[in-house]
Amino acid sequence: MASNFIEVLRWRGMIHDVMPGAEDHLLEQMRSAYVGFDPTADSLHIGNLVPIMLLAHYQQCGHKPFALVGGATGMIGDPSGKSTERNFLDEKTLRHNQEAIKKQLAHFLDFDNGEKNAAVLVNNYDWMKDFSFLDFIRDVGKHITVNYMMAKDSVKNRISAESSDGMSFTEFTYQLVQGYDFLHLFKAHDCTIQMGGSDQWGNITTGTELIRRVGNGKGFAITCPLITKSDGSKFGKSEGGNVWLDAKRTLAI
Ligand code: 383
Repeated sequence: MASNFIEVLRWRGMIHDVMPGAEDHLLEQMRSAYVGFDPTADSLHIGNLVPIMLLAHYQQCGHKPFALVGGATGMIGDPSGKSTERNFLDEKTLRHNQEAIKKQLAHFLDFDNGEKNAAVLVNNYDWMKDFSFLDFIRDVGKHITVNYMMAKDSVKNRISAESSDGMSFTEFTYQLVQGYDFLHLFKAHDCTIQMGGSDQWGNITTGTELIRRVGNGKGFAITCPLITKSDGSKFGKSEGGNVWLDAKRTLAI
């Protein structure tokens, strides 16, 4: 490969966690990896920038990056790092947001370099929209125990916190949907790595677990440190105090 991706990240201080074996896996040949972005606003923000840079460096190192827009997962809302249940966004807003985010990602990744490692944009709505509830609980839900799902921080924090109003079944299933995406991309595109901020570790490892149990294969997780606000909380598209990537949302002083 052009250069050692993990070494590049290490040098830049961009690693939070790497699954054992990922570095050798990447040194063997060109590999495909993805990062997901939920379209819960019509712009990405500074908290998304480090994971975007992961994908950009990944491509510069000769590997093939996939950017996933979460048309399906955006309908649910990721409970990771959130203390309260989300409100739903209507479909029109979601569609508008998806288009805006796709345009932003195109600034950072090369989608038509004419090479094997051209970036690819996918939307999980495309494979989730026709997945029936019965098929999902039979084909996906059966392979992961509730015990395993409850051990994730995103769930534990909401169930144990005294101040918490609990968590809906909808948000509880989020990790399974993201896990299934990884399995789908593994099967359809030989995508063996999922990257994200450290808040995504739990969701990513549900995916590597599904790849092991259902796909009879091996998936890897790589996470980077999260950029946080001065109070230590994470930047969120649905929260205040944001620094947006869209110039229109940034005050010129
Ligand atoms: C959805 C489906 C997948 C894989 C990922 C997702 C989205 C993921 C999520 N990501 C955050 C977002 O959408 O919620 N569940 O804003 C942020 N990311 C990246 C990074 C980060 C995370 O987009 O840590 C910061 O930017 O992973 O909070 O199959």
